[in-house]
Amino acid sequence: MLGRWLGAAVLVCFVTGVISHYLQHPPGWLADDLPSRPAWGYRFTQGLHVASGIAAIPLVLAKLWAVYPRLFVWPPVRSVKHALERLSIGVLVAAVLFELFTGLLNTVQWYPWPFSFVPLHYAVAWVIVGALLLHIAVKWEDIRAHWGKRSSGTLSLPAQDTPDRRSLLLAVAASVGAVTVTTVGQSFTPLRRLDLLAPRHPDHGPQGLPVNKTAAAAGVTSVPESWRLYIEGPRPYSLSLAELRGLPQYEVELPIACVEGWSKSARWTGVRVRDLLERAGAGPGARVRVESLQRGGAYRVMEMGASYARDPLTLVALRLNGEVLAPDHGYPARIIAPNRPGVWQTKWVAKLEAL
Ligand SMILES: Nc1nc2c(c(=O)[nH]1)N[C@H]1C(S)=C(S)[C@@H](COP(=O)(O)O)O[C@H]1N2
Ligand SMILES: [Mo]
Repeated sequence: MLGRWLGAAVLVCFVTGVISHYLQHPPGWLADDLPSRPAWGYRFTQGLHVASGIAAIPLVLAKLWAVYPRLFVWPPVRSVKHALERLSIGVLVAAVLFELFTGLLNTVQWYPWPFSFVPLHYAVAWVIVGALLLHIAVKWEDIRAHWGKRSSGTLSLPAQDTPDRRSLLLAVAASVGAVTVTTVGQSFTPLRRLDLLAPRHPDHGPQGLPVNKTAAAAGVTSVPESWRLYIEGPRPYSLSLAELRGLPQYEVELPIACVEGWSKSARWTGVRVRDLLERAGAGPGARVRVESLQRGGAYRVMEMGASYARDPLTLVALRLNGEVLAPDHGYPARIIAPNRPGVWQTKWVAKLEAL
């Protein structure tokens, strides 16, 4: 029973994780065709990714508790097949613990290790899938026998074990419920008042929106009066802030959805990226490379595929919830696009380059 619950959580976590990976790091052939709709898609899948990962923690602890006496079976190895089976379970357990531990620490932006989080977290996910398929294959006879017995109605525990079994499952279900309900409010706004344990609260931040990287942390402490947005393409040009404000403005309701699990919807006002690119002479198949005023850091430069660049919801936003962008939200201008990981919603935009 615990194995099935854990298996379901791991499956949801894996599928949503792969979606997140492809939305963040698409291979070249896919980059222009990523779906920019539904606008809330990444918010949903990434919220589910972090929630299923958190739910898997009590499940994996209970599962390990239920099986740990087998660690001490004697003799430890009976045959080559038995040795390989034990080895594969060792790999599975180690990979799952690594994945849940690194994922949980990522949600609090703590990286106490010498490797880069994203590629390793991604690679180990595949190790889990392989080890899990092997584990299911090895146990296939047991699994089939179990379901067979169940349908013929003869599955029976010793009668005196039934209350213990029920208490254990209730306790595990209560733990899963508790960790979920006290964290899921970071992305599922109706439950935000119960968000007691998640590192981000959707209401805490300037203009009602959380901030990951402040202007001070990014080193963008002052924006010069002479700031202009440069748009490069076949017919390059640039616009002052006043000129940008003079162009047709559009208002969109779009979420910021951080890979770390928090997300919040907001009302953004600004100029359509596709209008800016069109004026630079770029065709509808153009990609765009966006540069920030930020001097360094992994998110100084971002590339956006054609499907996003031509989506009418994709803006160079100048206002947030009716106010001029706060410095921490990317003043004077930031990118906001639908169905896109928060990391690519570039702040303090300086330049768009049609590719
Ligand atoms: N230039 C720049 N833009 C950036 C970042 C950054 O570090 N530099 N952080 C990104 C991340 S990780 C997220 S989740 C979104 C939203 O973060 P915010 O709430 O701090 O704006 O902004 C993105 N835009
Ligand atoms: Mo983020």
